[in-house]
Amino acid sequence: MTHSVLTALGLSDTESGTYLGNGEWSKTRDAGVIEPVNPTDGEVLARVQASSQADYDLIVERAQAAFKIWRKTPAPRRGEAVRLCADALRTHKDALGSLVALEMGKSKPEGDGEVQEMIDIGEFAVGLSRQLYGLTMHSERPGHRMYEQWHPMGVVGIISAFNFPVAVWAWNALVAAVCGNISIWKPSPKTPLSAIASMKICNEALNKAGFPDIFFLFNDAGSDLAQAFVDDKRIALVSFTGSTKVGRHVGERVAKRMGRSLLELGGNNAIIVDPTADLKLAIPAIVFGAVGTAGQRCTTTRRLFVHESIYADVLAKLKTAYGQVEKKIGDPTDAANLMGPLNSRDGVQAYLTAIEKAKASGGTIESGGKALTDRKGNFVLPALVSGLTNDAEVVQTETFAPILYVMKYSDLEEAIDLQNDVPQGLSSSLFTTDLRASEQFLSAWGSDCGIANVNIGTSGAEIGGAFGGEKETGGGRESGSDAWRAYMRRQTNTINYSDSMPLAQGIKFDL
Ligand code: UN1
Repeated sequence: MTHSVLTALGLSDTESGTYLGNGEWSKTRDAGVIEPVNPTDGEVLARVQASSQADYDLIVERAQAAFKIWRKTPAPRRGEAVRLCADALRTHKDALGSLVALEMGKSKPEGDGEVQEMIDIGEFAVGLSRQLYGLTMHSERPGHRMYEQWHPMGVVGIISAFNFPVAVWAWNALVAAVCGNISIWKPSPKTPLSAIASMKICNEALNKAGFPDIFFLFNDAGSDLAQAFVDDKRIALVSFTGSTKVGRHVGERVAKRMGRSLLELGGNNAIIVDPTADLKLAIPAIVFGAVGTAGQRCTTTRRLFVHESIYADVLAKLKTAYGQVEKKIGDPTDAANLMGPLNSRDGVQAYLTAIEKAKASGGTIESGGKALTDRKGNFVLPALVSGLTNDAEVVQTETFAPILYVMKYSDLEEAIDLQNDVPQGLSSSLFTTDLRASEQFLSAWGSDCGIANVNIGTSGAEIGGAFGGEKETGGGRESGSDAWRAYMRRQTNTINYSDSMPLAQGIKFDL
């Protein structure tokens, strides 16, 4: 029987994973089947028919054809299309939020919050559609005008991860759309249903209003189509969200064909708690950062540096809070639960392996550290680990699970150095009420991350800012601020409206 969360969105237990445009879903039945598993009980949720090579080729051809129309559509009119998507997502927020919770395993409020991010970026993109500004420069030559324009790139590829199965698509696709691009999405094989539902919601709204197809979707049963996608010269930009390991490969392949890539890879985010910190703020922020989404956000708090003078107090408070969370682990679609399961069995295995490594390296498990074997599904207890140093291999590695390494420090500069001393550079935060400490943390000699917060945790970034990080996080920026520029090509234009032909740099070339 089809799960009621699926029927609420008009999905059945067999779905095509390929949106071909023209309101048409592929009839391919021989390219493999993807079976997303409910992480709460291990049952298969539905069968998704994977895309064939012919499907993929048709999508790219149609996307290229659609681009020819879309690039001529005025940007504010493109914004109108995105506004319809945001409206439709608002209508379906509850149902889509539940599907994200069901399929990914995050809590219902977090599933809804993810759909809210889609709506928010949609509205941001509508405003942006009237603000794709370029600069005007002063030419060094008389009677010359110089300025720059931003033009669309063409067909944009989006490869998203299971942990934010819909919001990350929206950050990319909705901004790319107002910029004049057509996008093709390859979602995670672990969360194809959330992707199919999002496509149905947005494309139906667009088709009804007579807009051309601007969003396409394919699902790959293996990795051949994904490889072809990354290597495909017709894909002007590949926006990839996922592990550093796969992202490195994607970045290299795209660079090889001189394409453009936007990489959002792993994080190893830390919070520093200084002696002046307001623990009323710090404790809930640390717990949400470490435990929210069962530790499966790229912005999850994985390391905690606490000043030695308050270390014992903070650790005790965290243990109490973790005890509270343990009572609210369960079915993520039940809004009363704070933490759902990990998305996959592999995730549970990675968690257990990291706990074993932490113990073997001399760490002490202060709380959790076990999988919940008394029930079905991929449930684990969130873990607090003390006694390790920042250079321990397991601390340096991003394990996509709720494990927090708690460490002591004595001097802020030392703590900032330690927080920076990992291969990744996504998010960071400091809890303090000391202005000097705050400014030092945010200065050029402070945090080296793409996101640095004060008195806010590492996760839960708002869509209005540019999202992304440095070093092995990949350097990409998406979502707000001027991240739209990644989806456009810059053109510098100089126009001579004088009646002479002066050369730049004062060069004389008399004929
Ligand atoms: C991700 O985990 O890939 O900042 C994205 C956050 C969310 C997005 C996370 N707004 O935690």
